[in-house]
Amino acid sequence: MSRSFIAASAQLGPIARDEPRSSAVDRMMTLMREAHARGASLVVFPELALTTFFPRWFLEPGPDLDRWFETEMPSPETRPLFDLAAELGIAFHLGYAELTPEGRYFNTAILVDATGKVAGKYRKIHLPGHDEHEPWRPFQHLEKRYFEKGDLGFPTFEAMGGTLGMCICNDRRWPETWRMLGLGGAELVALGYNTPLHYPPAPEHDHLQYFHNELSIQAGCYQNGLWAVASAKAGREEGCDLIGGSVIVAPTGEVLARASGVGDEVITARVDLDRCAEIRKNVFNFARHRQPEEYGLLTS
Ligand code: ING
Repeated sequence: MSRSFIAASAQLGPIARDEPRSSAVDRMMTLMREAHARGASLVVFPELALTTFFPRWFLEPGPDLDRWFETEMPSPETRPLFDLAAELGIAFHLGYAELTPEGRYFNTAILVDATGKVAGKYRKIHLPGHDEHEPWRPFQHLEKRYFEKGDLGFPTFEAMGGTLGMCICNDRRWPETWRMLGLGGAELVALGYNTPLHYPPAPEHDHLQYFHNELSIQAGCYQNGLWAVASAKAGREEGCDLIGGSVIVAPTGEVLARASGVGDEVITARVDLDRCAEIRKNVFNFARHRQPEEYGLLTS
C-alpha cells in the first residue's frame, strides 16, 4: 500500500502586535478547512504562529516578555484548532513560544496527529541573531536572548504512515540539521519560518533571501532523500517585511508547490513517502557510501 497523501503548507500573512491569539487561530482554522477541502491529511503552520514575531523588539524580562509565550498546549485559545483537526481527521504542525512549568523558554514546534494528540515536539537548536540590544539595527533579532537552545535533540516520530521530523527556521540553513534528521530516518520534515527580507549585518544579501530559503531546503531534501513542507509567516509585520516563499520539496530536491503571495495562503502537493527510497537506496545510501570515520571535524 503506497504511503501517499496530500500535504499542505499553510502560510500566514502578518500577525499584528495587538492581534489576539484567537484571531491567529481563526485564520489557521480557515486555512485548515481549505487544506482539508483539497484533500490534505497534513497541514504545516509557521514558526511562532500564534503571535507577531516578538524577537524583533528589545523586551525586559517579566510580563512584557512572558505575554508572548504559551504555558500550556493546547491552551484555551488553541483548543479550537486541535478540535477542528480531530473533527476533520487532519494532522498538523504548529510553531509557538513555549514557557515550561519549570520556567524555561523555548522556540518550539509540535506535530499533532489526526486525533488531536501531540505526537512529537521539537525545540529550536540554531538560534540566530544576537542577545543584547543593538540599536543600530532597524529591528532586533533577539532569539538568543529570549530562548534557550533546544534540549530535545533532533527527534523523529512515527506519523502519517512513516517517520517525520521537524526543524525551525534558522535550523534549515544548517546541513547538520537535515543530516541528523536523515540519520534519524525522517522521510518528511515539517518546518516553519519567520525570515526578514532585510538582513542588517549583510544588506547586500537581501535580494537573495528567497533563493537562500529554497537552496537550503532543496539541498536538505536531496542530500538526505526526504520531503519538506515549509511554511512562512510572511508579509509586512509591524513594519518589518518577512519573506513568503512557502514550499513543498520532494526528495529529489524538486519544488512541487510554492506560495505566490505574502498573505494567508494554502499550497498543496501529493507526498509519496516511498519515493524517499529512490534517493536513500541509491545516490545517498548512507550504509553503502557514507564515510563517517572521515568526518571527525564535523563534531569536534
Ligand atoms: N529567522 C531568520 C532565518 O534564519 C536569519 C534569521 C535571516 C538568519 C536571514 C540569517 C539570514 O531564516 C529565524 N527566525 O531564524
